[in-house]
Amino acid sequence: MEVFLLNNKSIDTLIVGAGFAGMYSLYKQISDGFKSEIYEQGDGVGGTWYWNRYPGARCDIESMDYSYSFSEELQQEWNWKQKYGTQPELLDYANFVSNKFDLKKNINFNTKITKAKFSKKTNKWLVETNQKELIECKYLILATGNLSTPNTPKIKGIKNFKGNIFHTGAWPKKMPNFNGRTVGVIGTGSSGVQSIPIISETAKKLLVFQRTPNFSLPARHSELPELKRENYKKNYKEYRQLAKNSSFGIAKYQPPTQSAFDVSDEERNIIYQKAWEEGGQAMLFSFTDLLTDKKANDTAAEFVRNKIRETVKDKELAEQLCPIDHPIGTKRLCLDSHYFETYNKENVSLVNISNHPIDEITSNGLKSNDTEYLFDDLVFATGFDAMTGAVSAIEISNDKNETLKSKWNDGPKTYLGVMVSGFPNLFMITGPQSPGVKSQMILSIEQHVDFIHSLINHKKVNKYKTITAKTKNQDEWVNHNNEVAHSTLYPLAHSWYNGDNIVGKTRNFMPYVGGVANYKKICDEIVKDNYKGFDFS
Ligand code: N01
Repeated sequence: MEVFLLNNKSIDTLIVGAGFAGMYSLYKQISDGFKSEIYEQGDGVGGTWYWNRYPGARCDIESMDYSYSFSEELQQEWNWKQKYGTQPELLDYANFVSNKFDLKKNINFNTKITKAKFSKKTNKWLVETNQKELIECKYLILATGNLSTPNTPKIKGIKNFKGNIFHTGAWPKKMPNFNGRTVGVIGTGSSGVQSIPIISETAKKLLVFQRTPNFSLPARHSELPELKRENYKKNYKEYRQLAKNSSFGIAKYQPPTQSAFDVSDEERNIIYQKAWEEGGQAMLFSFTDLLTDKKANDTAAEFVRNKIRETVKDKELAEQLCPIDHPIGTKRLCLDSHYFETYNKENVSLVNISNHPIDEITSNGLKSNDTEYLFDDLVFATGFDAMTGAVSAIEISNDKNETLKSKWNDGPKTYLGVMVSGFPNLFMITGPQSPGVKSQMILSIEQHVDFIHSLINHKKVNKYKTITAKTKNQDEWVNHNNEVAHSTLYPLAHSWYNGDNIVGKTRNFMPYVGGVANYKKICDEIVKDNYKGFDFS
C-alpha cells in the first residue's frame, strides 16, 4: 500500500500546467480572490516553449498576434524582437509574464499530477502528485496543453542504440553539439521541418527518414521592424478585435470572399504567388473553398508542389518530397526557413520509408528494407499524442468510479471542449472539440479561461455546489463538431487531428473547425441563455 503524506492542503483551484493557459488561469483565479495553485512537472513556466527547445523551434504565428491581450500594460511593456517568436524569446516572454504578475509563488514546480478523484460527499476533488502529496480542491482546471505528450514510436531495438536519442518535444536544456556527427531524424512534420535545416548546418551528415512528405510554406522570418511593432502596439485594440472576429484568431487573415474558381487560372496563380512571397499561412486564406472543395484545394496544392520542384535540384528527390496523399492544409501546414533547399546540400540525404517502415533500431543506426543506415545521434521528430494524451495520462475518476480515460475510449466527448458530463467542477482549457489547435492558441486560451471563470463565478454567486455539463448538450455539441468537420476536407488526411498518428487510438476528428468567431458567439449565447447545457446544483 502506498503511503501518502497528507499535505493538509485545501485550496479552491488546482491548475495543472504552467504554460500560457495555466498562467492566465492562475492570474484570473487569484484576481478573483480564489486560493489557487499550479502544479507543473517542469522546473519552469512556458509549457510548449519550455519543452520544445529543439534547434529552429519557433512559433508559426507572428508574435504580435501570438501573445496575451488581457493586460494593456503587458502588451505595451513587452517588445517582440522577432517576426515569429523563437523558442528562447517565447520562453523569456513566459517568464516575463509570470514575474510581472508574481505568479511563481503559487506554482509548484517539478511536480506531476497523477490522480484526481471527485467526492460527492465533499463536492471536492482529491488530487495526488508524484511527490506523494494529497491536495483537496473545489475546482480542477486542466491546462495540460494539446501537444504536450511526446510520441516515441515503439520500434524494435530502440534500447540497443549506442548513440544519443532526442525527441523534439522533450529537448534537453543544454543544446547537443552535432558538429562532425552523423544524425538521423525521423519525422517530417512541423518539428522536423524546422529542425532539419538547422541540424544540417553543423552535422557532418544528416539522414532524414520520411514516411510522408508534408506541405510547407516559407515563413519569411525576419527581425521585427521597430516601426511595425510600434504601429501594432498603438493599434492593438483594433488588431485584437480583428483577430477575435476571424476564423483562426489572426488579425490579418480575414475570411476570404471569392472561390478559387471565381478567377482565371492566371489570376489565381498571381494570388498564390503573392501569398507565397508574403510568407506564412496567407495562401490558405486566398479563397473560400480551399478547405471544402477538393478541386479548389488541388489548385493550391499543385502550386506548392511546383515550388518544391523548382527548389529541389534533383528531380526524383523533388517528387519524393511532394505531398500527394492529403489536401493542402488538412494537416497542420508547416512553415519553414529553407527546408526544401536543405535537400540540395551534399551532407543531407532523404531516406524514403513510405513503402518500407523502420524494421528496427540497431546499436549504430536503423534498418529499413534490408538496409542498415548508420548514425551517431537519433532525433525523433515524431510528434505527440495530441489533444487527449496529457489528460488521459492522469487517472481522473468521478464519484461513480468512472475514469475519464475510459469515457474517451471511442474518442473524446466534451461540451464545448470545456467540460465533460459526469465530471463536476472539472474544466479543460482548449480541450477537444474546441477551436484551440485550429486557432491562434493564446487567443483561444484567453477566451476559454474567461468563459470558465464566468462559470465558476456564477456558481459561487448563486451558492451552488457543483457545475456539470449536461449529457444531452454534450452529445449535441459532439455531433455538431463532427458535422462541421465532415463538411470540410480535414477528415481526408491522416493526421494527429484525427488521432491517426497514435497506434490504437480511435479515429475521431477532434478540433472544432467552425472558427473562433463562431465559437465565441456560441459561448456568449450560452451565457446569456442562463448557461444553457450546464447543470448547477
Ligand atoms: O509532429 P507531427 P510535429 N516511423 O505529428 C513521423 C505543432 N508544432 O512534432 O506523417 C516513421 O506533425 C510522421 O510521419 P506520418 C504543430 O501544430 C508547431 O512535427 O505519420 N515516421 C510525421 O512526419 C504540429 O502540427 C510548431 O507518416 C514516423 C512526423 O513523424 C504539431 O505540433 C512547431 C513514425 C510527426 O509529425 C506536431 O508537429 C512544431 C514512425 N513510426 C510543432 N511516427 C510551430 O509552431 C511518426 N512519424 C512552428
